[in-house]
Amino acid sequence: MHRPDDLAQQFPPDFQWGVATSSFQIEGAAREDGKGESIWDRFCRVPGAIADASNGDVACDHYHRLDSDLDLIASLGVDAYRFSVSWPRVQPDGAGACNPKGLDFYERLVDGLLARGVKPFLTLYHWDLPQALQDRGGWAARDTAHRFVDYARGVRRRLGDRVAAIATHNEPQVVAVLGHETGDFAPGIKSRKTAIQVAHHLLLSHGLAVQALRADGCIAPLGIVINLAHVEPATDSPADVAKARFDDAAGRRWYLDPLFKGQYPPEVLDALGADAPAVQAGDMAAIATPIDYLGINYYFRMVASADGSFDKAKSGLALTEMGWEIYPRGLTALLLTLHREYRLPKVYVTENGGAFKDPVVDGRVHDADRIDYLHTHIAAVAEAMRQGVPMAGYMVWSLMDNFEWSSGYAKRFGIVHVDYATQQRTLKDSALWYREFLSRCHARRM
Ligand code: IFM
Repeated sequence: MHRPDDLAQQFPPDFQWGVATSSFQIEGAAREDGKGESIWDRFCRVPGAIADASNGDVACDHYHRLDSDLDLIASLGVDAYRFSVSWPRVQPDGAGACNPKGLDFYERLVDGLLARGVKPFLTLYHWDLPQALQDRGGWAARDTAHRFVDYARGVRRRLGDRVAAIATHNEPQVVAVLGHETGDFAPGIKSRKTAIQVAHHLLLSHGLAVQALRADGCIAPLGIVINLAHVEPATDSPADVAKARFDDAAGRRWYLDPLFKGQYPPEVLDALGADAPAVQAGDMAAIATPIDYLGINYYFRMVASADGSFDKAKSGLALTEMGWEIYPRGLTALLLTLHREYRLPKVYVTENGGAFKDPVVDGRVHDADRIDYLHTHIAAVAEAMRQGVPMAGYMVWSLMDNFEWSSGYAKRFGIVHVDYATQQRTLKDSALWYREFLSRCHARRM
């Protein structure tokens, strides 16, 4: 059913195919070579914070298995590998001189990728803030935006000449909402007002960092990665349609309107009232500094019903192990919405994938659900591209099973299975499918 050939033909030869991970989720080596404590190191120690009471101390032990993991990445035939730099590895206290050993690790990673013909896509912040900065107010404090700029400049100085792209942030909405409103993620704060201010400081730090890196002569394309859902009304009723429009404004437009239009959606600002963020003169212009690319992380749709009666368990759509509806059409619809509403730079799907039950049977993992997921979502990207969206690449989340934040290690997103007891990596059927698919894509380059 999932013939890689037909799908491969729909992509131009220069389309970039990749896999993605993040530092805290795979590296381990939590206290080595001068690394400082991160807010996730601390949060994992809070009783009940992580479903299986696990932590990132060892994770996939990637820090100690760098060379073999690089071989693994290259063996898939990908063009690109998206990874993040751990801020506390590079600046243990979040300020001051960089820790050379921390940067050495990422230099080996970047050079190892290049030696294997894989383009490094670097993300500066994928949620592991130095705890020392949290102790000084974290992202709720405006000064953290300036600390981020210093950190970004330090990373650029060492690696900026060799990476294929630099993203400032991964999913600022998750940092703001899950980290500071619901408290489900580090640092575990529960205040909507704080979350709104955090979102502003994250966007501000992005804009200031882009300006500073450019001023420093950065040659790597600069962008940001935003998680977005496609929002639909549950019914055609005016109330549901209005709710969907508002939810879309409070989610997607809260991040993309500042980035591309230099303003927050007025109706959301009105609704926030006293919780609206403190914005200083010049902030919005800084946030709207033009970027070279936009990364979109897409996993599911959101259905809005004014009375809250929509029940995804009854929607008839299959759910992943995270309980997320599988809805590839939403990815096409979302990309078309962005294309209609903004002057988009190059767009990458920087994350897409699913957690499924993945038993190893006789050394194989027959994850047909994941193959289906990837195939249908890649087809959704092809359709958006056909309709004019400037798509430049697609990256699977994730290269390998890893620490899925407050879900611990029970949820497996990898196309490579990790046995955490032995650290053995096993290519799942989805990895074999992706490799075969990429070989068809690459054949078109000849
Ligand atoms: O594992 C996360 C990743 O860190 C950010 N995007 C969503 C993934 C799946 O939940």
